[in-house]
Amino acid sequence: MAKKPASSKTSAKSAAKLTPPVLAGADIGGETPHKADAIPPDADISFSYAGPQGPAGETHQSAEGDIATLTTQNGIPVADDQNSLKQGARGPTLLEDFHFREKIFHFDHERIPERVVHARGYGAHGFFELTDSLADVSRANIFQRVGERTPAFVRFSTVAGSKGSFDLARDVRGFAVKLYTQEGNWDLVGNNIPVFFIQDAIKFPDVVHAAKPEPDRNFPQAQTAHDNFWDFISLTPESLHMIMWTMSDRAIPRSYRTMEGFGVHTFRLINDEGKSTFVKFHWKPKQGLQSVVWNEAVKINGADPDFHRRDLWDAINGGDFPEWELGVQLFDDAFADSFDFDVLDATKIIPEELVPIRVVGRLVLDRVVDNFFAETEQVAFCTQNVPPGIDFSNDPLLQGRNFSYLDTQIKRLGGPNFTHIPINAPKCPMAHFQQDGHMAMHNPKGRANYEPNSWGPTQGGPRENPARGFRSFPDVADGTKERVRSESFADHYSQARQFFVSQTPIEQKHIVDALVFELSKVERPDIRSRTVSHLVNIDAALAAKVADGLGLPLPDAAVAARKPITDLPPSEKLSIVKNGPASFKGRKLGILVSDGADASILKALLAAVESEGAVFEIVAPKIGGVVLSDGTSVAAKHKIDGGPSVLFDAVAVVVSAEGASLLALDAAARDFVTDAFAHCKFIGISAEAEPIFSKAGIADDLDEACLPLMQPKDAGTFLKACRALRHWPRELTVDLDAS
Ligand code: HDE
Repeated sequence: MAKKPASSKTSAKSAAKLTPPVLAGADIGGETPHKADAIPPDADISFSYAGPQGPAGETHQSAEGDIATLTTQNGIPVADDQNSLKQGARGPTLLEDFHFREKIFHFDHERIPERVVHARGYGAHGFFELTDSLADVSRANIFQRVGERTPAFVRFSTVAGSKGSFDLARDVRGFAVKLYTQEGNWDLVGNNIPVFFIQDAIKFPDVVHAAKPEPDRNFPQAQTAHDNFWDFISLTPESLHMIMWTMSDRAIPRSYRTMEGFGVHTFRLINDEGKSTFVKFHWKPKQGLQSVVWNEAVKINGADPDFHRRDLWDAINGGDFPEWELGVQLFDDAFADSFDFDVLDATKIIPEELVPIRVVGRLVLDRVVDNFFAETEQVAFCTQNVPPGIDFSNDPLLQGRNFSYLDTQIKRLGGPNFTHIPINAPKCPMAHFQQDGHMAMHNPKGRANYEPNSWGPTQGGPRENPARGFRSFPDVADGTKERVRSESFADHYSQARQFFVSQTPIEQKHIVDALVFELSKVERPDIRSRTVSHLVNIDAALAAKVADGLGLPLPDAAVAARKPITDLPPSEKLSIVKNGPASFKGRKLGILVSDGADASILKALLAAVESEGAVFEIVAPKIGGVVLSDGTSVAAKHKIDGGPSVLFDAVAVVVSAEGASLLALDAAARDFVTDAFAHCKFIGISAEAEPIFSKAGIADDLDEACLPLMQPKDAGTFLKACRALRHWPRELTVDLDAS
């Protein structure tokens, strides 16, 4: 007789024990029958998909009340989601298990290609409201009626890092806005920096390849501090203006909420008469500009790689809706002709002092996404999406982008029907004869799928509309067909210098530090030296400091294609420090507490935080919180080693004598105060906190931005001081490079 297979050892009795429910404490539905009649047979179920919980109405009883019935994608109710179908309890899994097969197949196909650039991003919904009509210069529907709101979706991003990289990379930030106007979607796909690395789109693959991880080793991730990037930059002088911005604090924003957005290119507005006005678009944050410092950024990336997305999520869910003004710089051909630079050159700005900004609206973000993938990941921006009244200039970078974005979305989202995905679909009526393809959701009805046709208004489908439709501006162009760069694009250093001289001394120091940091990661001395040779053309002192920081002899100036203009006036608007917030509103105070901490001080501090419109988080030795001097308990948001001071805009230490002596022994508590001090933050210090500071070695260095919290009334004074965000003079005392 053949030997019995091993599986037969499992008795029917023990197998029965493994049937559902098997998860201790989990209520997975038990025996309740599926209500097959919950959807009436004549119901319109075309859009009744209610997410993974199953169609609304498909419920059964659980301990907590009605609960949706789990179904397959085809709506078939599932009885057991814990075990695959087997031939015997220890036998092989059966191909017949359609639920298992569907679940695993779907899982295997969950990923789509990440964006080739701007892979890591975070989006939110909101609206644009017109505050000043632009009807005089544009016939765009969105710009006609003051007070009218247009739905919006915004996606912020880093550029170089992968989807799973950290938020505080030193990098440009994407600021992409989709406006669902009544005449079609307008995608203003901008950045938080108003210029770009290159002038012609044909160089885009090169600059991106150079910035991304090196191809043989696949590192470094989300960093430009490596040879390939600086090799390309030092061989591409047109990038130098952008480099000044990316080496400034603009590239390490405190929050998406505290950065500007720029359309970068010159666009056109077209009015009812067909007249064209050039325009540059700006988003100005009502929150003011704010950045972190580099040493802080490095530590934030370890403490909370999701720092920016968490900040946006928390602010919106907390009802503190971020807001930006839309500003336009309008100018005509005469200005364009008289300007020192070419308005078609995306490596140049037009200083606000030359063409002032006219504020015409506001953008408010007031709703987080329901589902990250469906909305933030699948949103597809295309620069070519402009409604009638907005048009392109001949900027060769913009022209190239108009080609690239549609192509990239077709690849990334799997076919030409990505506009059928709800986040991409226009919210205005649309009608066309484009049909079929993968995942076609909106299929035309009627007999005709071509035009012209003879099927009349009801069956024949839509027709072009010369009165309302988009007409390209009839720009006149001539010239020979050739691969050439205009001479008017040849000045690469003048505006780089203008940016540098517009910075406050501390911001200039940060630019020097950033260049020294990045170039110190470059292995080849010739690349370091070649980069500095360009800085000589920007500012002699800047070049000398960077050369010194690298331990490098100062090289000769690089040969300039055109002699730089050295007397461009500084522009106030280019500095972050000069355009910071006037209050601590929306900022975060981290409060380190211990058992026995003075309750009256802590309560006064929390009241002051609230009246300032700020938020706080409690950091304690244990996540269970502390008991204050008056016996009240306070819950903690962070255990001390999970809530370092880099996560906060300012910190306070409110501890008892006993708490202070214990915390003084804890490296995380000492780092909490030394980092806050080194990052020039305002620090509130209660009477008993001194041992932590002295053990941390900074008790004798405390300055006027380290404020006492001796009595409750000190709390208000401290919070008011925090409005300045940083005490910059301290940086010169804590940074070796500054001496
Ligand atoms: Fe992009 N860019 N880009 N870019 N870009 C993409 O489109 C491209 C440029 C910007 O949150 C890609 O959907 C070319 C400037 C943002 O989904 C791709 C050139 C500016 C985003 C692409 C540029 C931007 C992108 C990759 C040189 C600021 C993210 C994935 C001509 C004005 C949008 C995708 C989002 C994304 C191409 C230069 C901003 C490949 C060819 C200049 C904010 O189509």
